[in-house]
Amino acid sequence: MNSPLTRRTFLGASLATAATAALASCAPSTSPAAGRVDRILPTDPLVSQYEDARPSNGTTVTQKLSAGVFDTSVAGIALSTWGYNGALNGPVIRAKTGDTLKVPVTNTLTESTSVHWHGLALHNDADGVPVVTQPAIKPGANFDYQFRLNQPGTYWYHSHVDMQRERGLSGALIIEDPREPLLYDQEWVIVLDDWLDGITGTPEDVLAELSMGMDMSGMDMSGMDMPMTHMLMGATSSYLGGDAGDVRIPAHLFNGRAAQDAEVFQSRPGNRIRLRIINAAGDTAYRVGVPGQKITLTHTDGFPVHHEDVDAVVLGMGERIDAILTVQDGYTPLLAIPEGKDGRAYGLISTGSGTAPAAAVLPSTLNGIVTDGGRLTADDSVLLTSKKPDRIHTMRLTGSMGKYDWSINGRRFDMKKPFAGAFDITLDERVQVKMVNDTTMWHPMHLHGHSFQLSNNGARKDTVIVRPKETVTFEFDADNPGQWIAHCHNAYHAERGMIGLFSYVR
Ligand SMILES: [Cu+2]
Repeated sequence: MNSPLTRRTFLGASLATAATAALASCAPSTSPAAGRVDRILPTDPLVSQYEDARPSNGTTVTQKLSAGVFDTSVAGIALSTWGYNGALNGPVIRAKTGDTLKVPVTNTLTESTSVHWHGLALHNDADGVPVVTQPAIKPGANFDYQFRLNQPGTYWYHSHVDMQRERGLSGALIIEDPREPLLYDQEWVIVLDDWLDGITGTPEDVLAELSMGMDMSGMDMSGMDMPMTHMLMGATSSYLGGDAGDVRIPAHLFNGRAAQDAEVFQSRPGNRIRLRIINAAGDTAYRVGVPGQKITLTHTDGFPVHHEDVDAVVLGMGERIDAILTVQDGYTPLLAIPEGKDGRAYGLISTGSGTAPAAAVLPSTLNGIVTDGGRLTADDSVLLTSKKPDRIHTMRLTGSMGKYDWSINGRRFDMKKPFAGAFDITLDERVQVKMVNDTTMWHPMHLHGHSFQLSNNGARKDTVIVRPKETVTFEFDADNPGQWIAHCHNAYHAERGMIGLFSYVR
């Protein structure tokens, strides 16, 4: 999805849409979409007016990012991949609410790129979605992202071009609260990832194999050699309602390290640690916990929730969880177990006594009280005001493994026609969205530029697990003009078309 359209072709697309709509308006209206549509584009003066109205403390935090090729080793295997500033995880960017974040990006790759700021309600032309919000950054070119930070929490950034995120082009973004209400002694950022680039193939190899689908019913298979290198059959998670994932993963990473090279955090008995956990994977949900010890969940996707003590928490791709853990004496393993897949990632907490446990003696399951961000409830301080929805949209999640034709309302997103099938909204509306999963697989659905609230005073989130045949309802306030995509955060599903567009219109 990286056709590097220029501003002219971008605007051309919208003009063509307007022209078609103008013609349509002469005919009897058969759908609410008929008639002239005046879309608020990322270049609209309204977008910068809204940015100027965001609070600012006058401080600018600058972090340069250089997207490029580098050599590294994963799980003991030397490989070459792509990342920011020559590392598997990009730098952890830290700033405070009220700060302006400035990120000069240099693209040293041989293809176009972009950076998306996952979870942030920022101005539309900094959202990093090529064609929809900006032209992609061409090879050798630079682009400065600059925006105000208006909501504290655990976020992340990643390329929004093709399968680039499935290499190393992602990193953590932590926005601190100058009036932080949570008490803790230490804080650790944990980025989880399912890695295959340079080990079993490239993400493009995987996409190509998956795209052939698994619907072979009409084919003559006699004498055919059907190599299935990447597609994973039988990955099952009852927690996720069945099929857990599509892709065979050779290495699960905890802050860029495989299990044999686990990170060791130093601490002291009794310390309260704030964990900021980010699932940066492409096709894997992780179940995270400490065997035999409860963790207290405090936030999901940046927003506070009513605290819950659990044995483990499941994160879909793109989701974040903040949790408090009290350190016990000796070595404590912090496990991340892939739902329905083999292997695991973990880190160790050491207080300086005892010996580190061998990987072989660590539990391979986490049970007891298990939840996920979508099942938590919002802290009262972040509840949306009670209001009747002004507009209701239904997004049916459609497609199947058979043709690998993942889509929204039966339509696979087409960058050449970004407004086709758009979910129109207008400023200041309360928008209700019903996500109806018609497929036999779960999807972690992500909305750009807004934080929604799940029904019945559920959590404020930007990414939520939608299980097979389930309907998830959420609401958000249309308070950030522009063009914002909503998509599955399974990298392969999104790339095959499971993307919709929430389009502000006048
Ligand atoms: Cu999906």
